[in-house]
Amino acid sequence: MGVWVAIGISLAALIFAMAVYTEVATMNTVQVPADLTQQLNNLQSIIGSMPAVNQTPTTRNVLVEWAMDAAGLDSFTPNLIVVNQGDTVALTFINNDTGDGHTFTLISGSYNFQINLTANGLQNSLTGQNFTTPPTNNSPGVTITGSAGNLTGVGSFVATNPGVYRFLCVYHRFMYGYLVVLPNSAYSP
Ligand SMILES: [Cu+2]
Repeated sequence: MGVWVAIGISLAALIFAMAVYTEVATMNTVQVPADLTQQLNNLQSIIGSMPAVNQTPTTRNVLVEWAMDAAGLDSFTPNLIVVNQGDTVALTFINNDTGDGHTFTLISGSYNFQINLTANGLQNSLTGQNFTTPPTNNSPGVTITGSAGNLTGVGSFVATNPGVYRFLCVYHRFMYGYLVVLPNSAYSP
């Protein structure tokens, strides 16, 4: 009897650990295909050899929306954000999808920022299950309003490091875009 209780507890602990691991892995693992990595490296190289801009850092209000692209795939519109180093990116991310939850996830280089627009009634494409609770893994300061089919997330981060960084949706890894941060000689950390 005691053995089975021990096995049961161990199994429960294992399943819990796997669930936690899956969640953590989902949030932190950003897989970039090899061809895109090459493109990214090329862009990094080009930007690294450009003269730095010299503009006092400011706040850039950026609106990014979920959209269906021409091929019917989930996408970001726009999928390119260009700011100067030191700028504050004040991001509004809108998810009007009535089917799926979507994130704006920038976990790349020194950046660690996420707006997670899920809600009751939307589906988690990774699991096929519907979300039943509000998201708990948004970056500090992010606010979310609305409900399924009409969600808006607002948050900001400072573009401290120059370069090219990929942002994506953790539920749809093919849904991505790039943040380009131009080196800025007027910026001092
Ligand atoms: Cu998505």
